[in-house]
Amino acid sequence: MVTLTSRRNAVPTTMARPNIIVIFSDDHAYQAISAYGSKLAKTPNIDRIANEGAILYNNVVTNSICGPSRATLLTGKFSHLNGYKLNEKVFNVNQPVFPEELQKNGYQTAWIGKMHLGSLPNGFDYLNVLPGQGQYYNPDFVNSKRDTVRYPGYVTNVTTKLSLDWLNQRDASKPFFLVVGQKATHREWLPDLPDLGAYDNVTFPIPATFYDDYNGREAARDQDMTIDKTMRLKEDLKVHADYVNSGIYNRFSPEQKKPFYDYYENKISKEFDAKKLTGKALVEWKYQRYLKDYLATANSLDRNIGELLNYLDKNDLAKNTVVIYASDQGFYMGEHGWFDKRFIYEESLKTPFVIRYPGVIKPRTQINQLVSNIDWAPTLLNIAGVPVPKEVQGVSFLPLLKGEKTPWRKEAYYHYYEYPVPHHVYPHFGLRTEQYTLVRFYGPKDFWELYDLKKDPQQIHNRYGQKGYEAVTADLKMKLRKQIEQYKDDEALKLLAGKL
Ligand code: SGN
Ligand code: CA
Repeated sequence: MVTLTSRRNAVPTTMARPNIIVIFSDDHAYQAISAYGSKLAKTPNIDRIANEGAILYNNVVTNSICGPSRATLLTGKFSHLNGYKLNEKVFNVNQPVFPEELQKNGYQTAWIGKMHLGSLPNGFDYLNVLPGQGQYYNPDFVNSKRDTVRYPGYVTNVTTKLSLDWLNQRDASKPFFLVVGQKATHREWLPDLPDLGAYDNVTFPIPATFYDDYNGREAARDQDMTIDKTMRLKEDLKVHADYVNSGIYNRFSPEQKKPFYDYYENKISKEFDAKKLTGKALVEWKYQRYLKDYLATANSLDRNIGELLNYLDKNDLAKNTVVIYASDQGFYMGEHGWFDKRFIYEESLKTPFVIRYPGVIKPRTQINQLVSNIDWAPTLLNIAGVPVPKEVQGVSFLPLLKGEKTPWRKEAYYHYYEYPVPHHVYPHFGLRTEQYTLVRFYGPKDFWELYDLKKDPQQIHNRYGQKGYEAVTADLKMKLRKQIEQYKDDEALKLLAGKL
């Protein structure tokens, strides 16, 4: 068990109040990052952060969707305590958020780009955020005065440009905390114009679980997030996209629309028509196109991270600035036949997280411990030398980053709520330990699942109720109950009454 109090006031020794930049993307899978061993894409700038600092291999989230992850980032609390359990709700701004603590301690703070909380939280001197999910082309931004301004260009470039503008005009006598919120790589995966066709010469390997039969896994069988049935040819893969009526394409300038149309309508859609695909050939074509669009969208994301790193180099800020790259959650790149996220299963539970902290984190540090996104806020406060408020549920992992021997959590708690739309994923809560995942699904149906990650890393064998797993199951249930109590998830406790 990790004791919270021991870390609360620890201040890093080598650097007082460094600047902090969090580049926070949307739905960017670790399977699509070369630093994580991906063969799918090259992400040299994310890799650079990892190589010059640390990479976290087991950074889990508490609730694998956008708004809830962002609410947890701001509060260091689980969804049931910060109140933001479902997407597209309004984040309650009458609750403490950690950037307020930074402000009190002399930091200037800003969030620019995608935020997706339905309200403008406290704690920021400057806000300029996308309304809701935002738009890829010529995006609107809402500023602190709630004025909406449309910026010409591609959202990833615009967000970076606005971030650099803010850095240029900041008060250089104070340390800063900046969140660069990138919309990429969210659905419907619109690449920037120079990246159209960037992966057309690549044929991606079909994931081993692509044709999963979901045997013994009812929630997995009953979801609505397959490439086969859920992914749309027109809206997602731009096959004969509606350039006339769609709000997406109506925003394009003629100069933007032409290359886009030439590529998707005159090339891709024509190729698609000529092939007359059905069955497996069709679903595999969709998979290939999905990855091509997704990774082309990520090209701009990585390039823009490079821009920011270059800016820090050129302006003598690199040494004194902590840079984090993370996504709000993981994502399926065809594993189990899926896109999207939500499940406690590995690809959506774990999110990429790399951090560079010159002089404090040794280059090429690898962290395998279970870190949770409730730990992000206390870690950032710890880096800034600011005490962590008592009500924060996470723990600073700065000691891990520094390579210090420290007691650390052996299990992480998870609770997902959003049902039935979109994607029809049953609500569930559960526990991820170093070797196992235990899940309780509820809502339409109540049942358990158990995965032995050592024997079955792809999680296709539900071991719950199987011979030989009785002792492990009993132990995990006991631990789950403890976590639920520790984190004060009363709803889960009620759901479990009499079931343990
Ligand atoms: C939209 C998407 C969904 C996605 C949610 C949440 N549909 O509703 O596929 O799961 O956002 O994403 S779309 O047709 O509008 O693209 S999240 O990143 O905000 O959690
Ligand atoms: Ca997201």
